Amino acid sequence: MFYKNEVLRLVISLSMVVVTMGTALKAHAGSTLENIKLRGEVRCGVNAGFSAKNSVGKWVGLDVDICRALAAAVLGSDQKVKYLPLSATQRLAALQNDDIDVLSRNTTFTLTRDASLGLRQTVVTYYDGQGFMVPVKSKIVRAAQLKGKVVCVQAGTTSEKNLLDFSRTQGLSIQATPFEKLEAATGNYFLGQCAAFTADASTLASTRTSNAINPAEHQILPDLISKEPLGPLVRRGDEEWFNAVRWVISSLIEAEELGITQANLEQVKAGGNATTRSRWLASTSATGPALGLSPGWTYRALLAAGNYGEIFNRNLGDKSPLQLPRGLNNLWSQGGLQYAIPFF
Ligand SMILES: N[C@@H](CCC(=O)N[C@@H](CS)C(=O)NCC(=O)O)C(=O)O
Repeated sequence: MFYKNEVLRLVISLSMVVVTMGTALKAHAGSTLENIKLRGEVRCGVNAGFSAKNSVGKWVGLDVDICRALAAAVLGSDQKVKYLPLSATQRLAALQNDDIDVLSRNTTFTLTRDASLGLRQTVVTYYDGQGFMVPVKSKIVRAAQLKGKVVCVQAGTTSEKNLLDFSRTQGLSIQATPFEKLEAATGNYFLGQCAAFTADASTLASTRTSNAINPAEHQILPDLISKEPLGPLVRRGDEEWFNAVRWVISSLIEAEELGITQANLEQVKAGGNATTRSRWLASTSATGPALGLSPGWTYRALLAAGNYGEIFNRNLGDKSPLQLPRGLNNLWSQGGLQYAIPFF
């Protein structure tokens, strides 16, 4: 009898746990996408590196274009985005606390972040690596020459951790000097307080182009000391929003693979079932409702942002002041790593 009661109690309490968990999951599942639709705005966490306000106060950058594509796909307009600039140390908590719907801010995907933060990494939008910028006049040409030197870095980044690892494994006794704010790290570097500034190579390129008084006086060393796959993150436990983000980004890459551009988009749309491109656009349109998006989601995302290659070239590549090579961010068919999961 005692035994039976115990078992009964266990079964009751276990089923209560299951019911509570189920309710908690249900209350959460799908709520981000629903909330975005109710609010009429995607709240996008960004920064001043990949995403910055241009001279007329408009947000621009690769990370910004991803948010614009999301807003266009979900809400029908790329203007329906609220941008929240976040420092390295603020960004992950902002997503955990539901201050933003998506963190699109040069954030590296790692196992520890994936496993410990209650967040999910979606699609890699930029394959980066950590490098060093030094004054040309220092005559430093390789990272190994930074032995014993002061190196500025931003706190709360993988860059800070990688710098310490690099110094330790190479026996360089680098004096890592972390700063909470990027402007403080770069400002101290430009004032000559640090022998080098270390960050993701893309951040180094944009810092040199946008912040150096004379960019030619600064050199980015050829050594890359880490892998930094960057991309947007969302909260864990919300598969609907995760899927929407994943497939909107994938559609931008797939469109480049198929050769759909902003210039030929209308023609592709008018093509019905005549071509592979037109069939893809029509068929993806029809899959929208299964993703919680209205038909035409791929058309709207591409109209707003262009395909992945166009986004890259506009913000980082040959149509931008940075002039970065496609490198690892080329399509897999061109020797790069960008590869969209098949749609059908
Ligand atoms: N990808 C690295 C670094 C990202 C990062 O925050 N980089 C700094 C520069 S080292 C940055 O972009 N800061 C801009 C800001 O705080 O506004 C990470 O995820 O930790």
